[in-house]
Amino acid sequence: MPSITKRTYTERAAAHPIAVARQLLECIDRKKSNLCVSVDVPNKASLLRIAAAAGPYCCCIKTHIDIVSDFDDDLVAQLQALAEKHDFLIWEDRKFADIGNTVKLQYSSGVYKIASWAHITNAHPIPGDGIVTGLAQVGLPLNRGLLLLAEMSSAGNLATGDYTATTVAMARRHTDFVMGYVAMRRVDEDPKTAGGVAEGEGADFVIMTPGVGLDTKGDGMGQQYRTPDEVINQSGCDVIIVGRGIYGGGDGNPDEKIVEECKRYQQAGWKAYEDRL
Ligand code: S5P
Repeated sequence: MPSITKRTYTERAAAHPIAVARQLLECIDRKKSNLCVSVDVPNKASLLRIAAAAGPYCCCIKTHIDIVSDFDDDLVAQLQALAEKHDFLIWEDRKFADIGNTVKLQYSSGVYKIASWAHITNAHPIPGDGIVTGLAQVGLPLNRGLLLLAEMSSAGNLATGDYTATTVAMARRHTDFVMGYVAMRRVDEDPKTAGGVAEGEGADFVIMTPGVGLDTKGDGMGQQYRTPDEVINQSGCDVIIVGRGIYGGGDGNPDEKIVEECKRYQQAGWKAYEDRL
């Protein structure tokens, strides 16, 4: 089998065992967009406005729902309607990090009921396999998908070396629910972290990568930015995650600026993918 980086998104979609991964990979090809827009704004109106402006240009909108001070169920209903209208998936970037029983409750219950609306969520592997089995009990019946944080973008983070390799091994034990990683490179095909599995022979994991920016290298709080070419073409990742590079911080850029930046990142991400193939 060719290395995953040499397969098209469509070829990968056709062969993927997880429904939501198929949905994402198909959406990427349909829209020619491997751009995920991260919308980290503190109020409902801004979140919905930015999602509406960015929606046509991205495959996924990533939320941090607990940032929104006026959260209500209508926000979720409106975000779901935008996802239908503009053809994107919703990823709640919850970064679960507790034992299975606790994350199961955090995922299904409380104010946010994340599993009821987010196609994708993510978890730190630090508690061990129980975090995946706990989340899977809620997510699998709803056809949701999970990303494990195998690496992080911030300076000095601890998700390196053996930690990353152990995360890859964990993901391979749960290929019915773990659809991919948050990582900075193709960790499942890098000899240092792939655990002896040859290139092209392992399960197909979607690698979604934050820390992407065309204009700056950092944010003064540890974030480190790379270009879409470095991420998709040179490092073999699948989806670029762009937040402030598009919405601009605070309550967000005006719509025209958001659209302009979306187009810029969408084109750069797609070119990097074509160059990689
Ligand atoms: O390692 C990580 C993992 C994530 S999910 N580094 C990150 O920056 N993220 C998230 O990506 C982070 O929580 C934020 O929502 C987004 C990056 O935002 P930006 O404004 O720096 O592009």
